[in-house]
Amino acid sequence: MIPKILLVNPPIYDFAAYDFWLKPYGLLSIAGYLRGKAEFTLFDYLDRLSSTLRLRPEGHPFVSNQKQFRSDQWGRGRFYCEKVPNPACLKAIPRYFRRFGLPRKIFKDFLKQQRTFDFVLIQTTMTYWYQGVAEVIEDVHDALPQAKIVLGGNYVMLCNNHAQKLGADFLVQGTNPGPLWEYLGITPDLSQPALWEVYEKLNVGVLRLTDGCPFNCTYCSVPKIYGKFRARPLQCSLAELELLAKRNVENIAFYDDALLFEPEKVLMPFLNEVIERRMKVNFHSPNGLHARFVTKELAELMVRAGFKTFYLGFESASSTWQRRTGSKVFCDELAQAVEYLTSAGAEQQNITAYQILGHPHGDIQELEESMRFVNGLGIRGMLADFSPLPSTLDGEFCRKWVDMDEPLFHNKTAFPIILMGFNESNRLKDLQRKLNRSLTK
Ligand code: B12
Ligand code: SF4
Repeated sequence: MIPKILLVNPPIYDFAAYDFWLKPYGLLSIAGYLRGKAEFTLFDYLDRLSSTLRLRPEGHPFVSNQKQFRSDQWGRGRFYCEKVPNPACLKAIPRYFRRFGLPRKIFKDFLKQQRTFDFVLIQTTMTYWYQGVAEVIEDVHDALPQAKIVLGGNYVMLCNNHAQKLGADFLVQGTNPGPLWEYLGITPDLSQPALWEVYEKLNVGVLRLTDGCPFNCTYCSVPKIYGKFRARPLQCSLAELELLAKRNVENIAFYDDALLFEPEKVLMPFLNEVIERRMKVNFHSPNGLHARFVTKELAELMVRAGFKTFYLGFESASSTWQRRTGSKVFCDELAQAVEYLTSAGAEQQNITAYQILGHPHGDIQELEESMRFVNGLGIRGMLADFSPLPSTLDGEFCRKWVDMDEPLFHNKTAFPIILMGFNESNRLKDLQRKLNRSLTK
């Protein structure tokens, strides 16, 4: 008898959430390594094409064919949500708090109808989203007291002490899932792609060609958690792409931290193979590309292979701020990258530069000037609200303002408001909207 495993991607409790190509990729990767060695069922609260809806034929307000929840041309879209009270420590934030994802009752009904599961694997993502994880644990404990609950992912890695208290039976503490195989009593096959077939309907997929990042930005947890930059085996990534293409997935988001580093070893051979095999998919880079590594040749290859949206990590035009936080990019490098991308055929409206809002060293960031600089390049700007992370230099500095041991204080909507005030945060967001609108006139 092979074990029965339930995979859960929890609902999100937050002021805002949007399906910006969100998939529980860590969870699906773990399940992929165990393909054929366990019986899997998925419950993804954030699946906007959810098959669980079929269990409830009377129809629900969040069904994917309703206009407001329909995907845009690249597969992104809104989640169904309900207003909930702000958590006590975020009472002072003048924004509505919500629960995003399928209603709780659907999961409870689903658990009642299912056979028993031996294990329940739960994805954790942003540290400040742990309330959704706690809700799932509570419901599983109630309905399936004998099932063993396993947690893994970013929240567990960054807030391990906090996560220990949620009531799970086993936590995958780092990026090496080794101890999990022993706990489950299954030998994995690490050459297997993520378990995408567990979705009945899929329009968006995720790939990751690399792990880690060669930089060491003072606000980021990646260098500490992932260590040295490493490429994943090209053949495994291509096999995963083939699997996604077979499922008719049209949009693929890269979850790499440094997708463009050493491109001749990683991205270029991958994209050449995509062209060679005549695969027709749209690629996206929501997780910020390094402008420094965009060359003329790479830009042309990316556009030819199917890249449609380009998100570039920029953060600030102030050279003082850039040097102080890790020198990942300078202004001339952003300008050069934009020129290469647009000359290669990328549409300007699909090129976006991220800039941090609410950084603790905002005094030297010159954010307004940075926004105008980006606008002057003819591309869109997007303010990336700052989320302070424990164990990073900048996150630890934020203990001046918030209790960093309470992950809700890492909330990206809340922190900039706590630091700079609601009006100033809104003023800068309005300015960003205005600048972006000016590009379309
Ligand atoms: C992809 C990504 C995104 C995607 C969305 C991902 C998602 N599904 O929600 C996008 C681009 C939208 C995004 C947005 C943001 N992100 Co982000 N993102 C990432 C990234 C690169 C990967 C996260 C991920 O999906 N990991 C899953 C897989 C890919 O990880 P893996 O290590 O290969 O998994 C292995 C193990 O960890 C383990 N494992 C992982 N999951 C599980 C689950 C189980 C059950 C088990 C057993 C094991 C297991 O096994 C896997 C296989 O070996 C991380 C950085 C990083 N490298 O982790 C930042 C990161 C999570 N993001 C971060 C930040 C700051 C943000 C933003 C706040 C940025 C901004 N200001 O806008 C926003 C927040 C969005 C929101 N709505 O609040 C921070 C964390 C913030 C926090 N407080 O938690 C991180 C850590 C980056 C950083 N700066 O340090 N992000
Ligand atoms: S370049 Fe990006 S992933 Fe790398 S350390 Fe800096 S912020 Fe993190």
